[in-house]
Amino acid sequence: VEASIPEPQRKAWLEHQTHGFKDKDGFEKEVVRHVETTLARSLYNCDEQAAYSACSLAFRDRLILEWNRTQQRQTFADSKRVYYLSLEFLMGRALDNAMLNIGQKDVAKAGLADLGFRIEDVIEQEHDAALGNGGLGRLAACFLDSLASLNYPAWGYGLRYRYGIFKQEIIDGYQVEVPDYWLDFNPWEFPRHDVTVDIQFYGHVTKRTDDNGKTIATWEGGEIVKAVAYDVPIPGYATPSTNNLRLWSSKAASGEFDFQKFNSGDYENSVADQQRAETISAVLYPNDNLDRGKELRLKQQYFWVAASLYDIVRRFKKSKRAWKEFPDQVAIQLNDTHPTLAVVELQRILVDLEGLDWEEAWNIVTSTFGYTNHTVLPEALEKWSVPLFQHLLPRHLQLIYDINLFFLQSVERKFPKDRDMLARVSIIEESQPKMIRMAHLAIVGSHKVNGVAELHSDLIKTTIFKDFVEVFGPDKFTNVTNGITPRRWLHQANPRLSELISSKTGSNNFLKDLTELAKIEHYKDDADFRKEWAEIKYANKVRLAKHIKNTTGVDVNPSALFDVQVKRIHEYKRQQMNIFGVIHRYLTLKSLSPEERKKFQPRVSIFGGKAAPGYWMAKQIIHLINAVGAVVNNDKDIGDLLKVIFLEDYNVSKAEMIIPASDISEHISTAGTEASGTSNMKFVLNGGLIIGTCDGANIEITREIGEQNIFLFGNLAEDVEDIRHNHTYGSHTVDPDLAKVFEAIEKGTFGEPNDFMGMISAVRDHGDFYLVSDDFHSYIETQELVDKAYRDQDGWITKSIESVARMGFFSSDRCINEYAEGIWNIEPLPIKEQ
Ligand code: GL4
Repeated sequence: VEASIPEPQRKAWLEHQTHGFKDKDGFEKEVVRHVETTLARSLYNCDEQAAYSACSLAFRDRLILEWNRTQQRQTFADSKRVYYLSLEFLMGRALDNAMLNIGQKDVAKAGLADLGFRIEDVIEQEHDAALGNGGLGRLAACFLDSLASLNYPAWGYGLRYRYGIFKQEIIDGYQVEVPDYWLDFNPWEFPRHDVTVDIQFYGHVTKRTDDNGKTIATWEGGEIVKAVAYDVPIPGYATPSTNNLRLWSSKAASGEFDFQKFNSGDYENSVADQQRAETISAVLYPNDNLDRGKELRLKQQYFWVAASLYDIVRRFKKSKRAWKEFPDQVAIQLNDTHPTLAVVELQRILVDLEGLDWEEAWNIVTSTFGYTNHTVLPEALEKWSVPLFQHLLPRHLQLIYDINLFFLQSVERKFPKDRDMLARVSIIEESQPKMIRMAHLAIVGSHKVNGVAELHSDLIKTTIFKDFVEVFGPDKFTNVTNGITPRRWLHQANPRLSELISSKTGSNNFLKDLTELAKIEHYKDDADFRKEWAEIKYANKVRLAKHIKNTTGVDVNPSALFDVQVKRIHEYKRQQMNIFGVIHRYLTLKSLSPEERKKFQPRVSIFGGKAAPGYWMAKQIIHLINAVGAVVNNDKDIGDLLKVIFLEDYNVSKAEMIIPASDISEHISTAGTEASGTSNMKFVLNGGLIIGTCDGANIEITREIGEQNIFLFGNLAEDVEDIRHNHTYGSHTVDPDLAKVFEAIEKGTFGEPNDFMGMISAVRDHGDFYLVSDDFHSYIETQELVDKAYRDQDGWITKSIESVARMGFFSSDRCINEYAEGIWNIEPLPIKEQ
């Protein structure tokens, strides 16, 4: 309140308020002004990078004004907000998105042309904001887009990593990781040096009894690190609503500690302290679906969670409401278990700092939080060792023990004498050392738990969280099938398709209500529409073919069937099955006469994706793909019939180019392992068909688009366990076609066989955990069906159009509305147009 301008002076302010550019002239003026003053350059010294910077600054100015207005409106209305806590936000590029959401891309295009630049080249200058690993982080980014577009009062909270996910280079067929230093020039963030929070680590707890006999715990000593807020505006599509993503950066707390060292002349060590503090937010852990239990990661989690909660509580306290109203004002969503410490931290704030009774505090906590589970893979479920916790967060460990005690007491009342049940649901695993099971803590601390696709939500209820369904009843567990934002994944990635759709649906409204896509099904027999549909796909393939030529040197024919698998490399996603299938195809082609070969459907097999730096098997898979490519792509017998491409450094901006260029894409995880998948939705939305297993969202995609429009194969989730059991205790023989593939590899067809023995023996000698051999035959057969279907181009185009028309369900807008209603209990708060 002290910072507000007094009434008499406000007139002057309002007179001089800026509104950002209005038209092309205004835009150009702003670009030139930013080049000449903000960047201190001139028309004699303005390259594409400078044009990008100035253009971004011009749009940023507009965004900030709407952002300020949105925040003022939200503060004034004082309605309930949702806070989305995620360790990952895989945002990709911001400029194109800002231009489209504000609705001024045409203005920018014309304005940049006047100034001597092509808008596509300017957009290409931007470095992706890559603060995430894969689907989980990209989902968070889609959610932010939908929250703003639907006018929900919402903030994201995350970490401002100095290094995002590494850049991948392929050298001699091997992945090499290069640091992604992305903050050199980032016009999209606003440092808030005045918004800081001191975060405590280590130390000890003392307890005393107050006059009323109540025990008061105090966490003392240890060290303090400062959290500094950096804000990123999130524009909604076709609405002034602009939400905030707040990312925390770590800094040494200046003060007593450093001062003493300065005074004693220990300058180097005080600099070292500074660096040590900064390492907390230095780097994103590059693992997808894997938890490694590193101390620094736990430090990241507490640092981010404590700063965010301090911020949320500070905002709530300004409203001077009673604590019991907290859950009416605040909903907090835990994106996986990474932010689960927030449950404990809020309980600590309420009990230790605000003096509430345990029960009252705990009711507030559980009414506030919701938890989303994103994986059932055991190696991804977070556990922290009790000794590590004791050392780093001694008070939190006590609180977890108390939370667990009360929880187990309630379980015991419901299931008297069931000691096994108590052991199974306990937050503490009685291992050596004891471990804290974060998923259990998240379930106990939340009022709703959701999975991310129907099959996945059913699986968690019947497997990993089965006991909790008995304890809490089934209503606590729910499903919200993932979605994707059609703004980025259709309109931005595939502007021509978006335009064709709007010409038939009558407007761009389908971008706000994706179910309107259904209207295009009326045109599926319209010859002109079909022709343009096919032309757009072809043009997208030509663009990708150029990229392939530029980056790998390989010529691919855009008329061939483009078969794409782009996603993190993981054994459960089965890129190894794909490349084995490619080898099978190669061997088949080689065995045919030139005449017979001509009948074959030409294919380009395109792979892309990063392997976690410590994931040896995933790296071997990348190596084999490249080794196969090196042989096949240079085989004169084969020519255009088969090409194998590995695209380096798959990321969000590359996805925007690759996805619209796919004919068929692969979503072939072992059934029951891929919680949802979201790229499956992106491919279909762009008119690509998919081949996949009955896993994750593939199942719901099939239900929506129809079985005739998808290529499903392989064993079902319900049978996987038995099959695995059989591998170990029954007879296990490798599929004969797959055995031939192994033989070729072992003969040295693709170079040194020893380089690939890990992949072979995983199937042959180590139980084939991912069922590669079991599914291989139906995979190969189904790929043959794909060839056949593709040769019938007319039939294929019909499938493509029908599929897109029926994808309305998979908008992240639908998904966010389900969260808002079923979990957060929040309403939209529209901002007036100006
Ligand atoms: C993931 C799942 O693996 C993926 O299937 C899902 O689509 C995504 C978003 O819900 O979450 N879980 C983890 S961990 N990483 C993912 O990408």
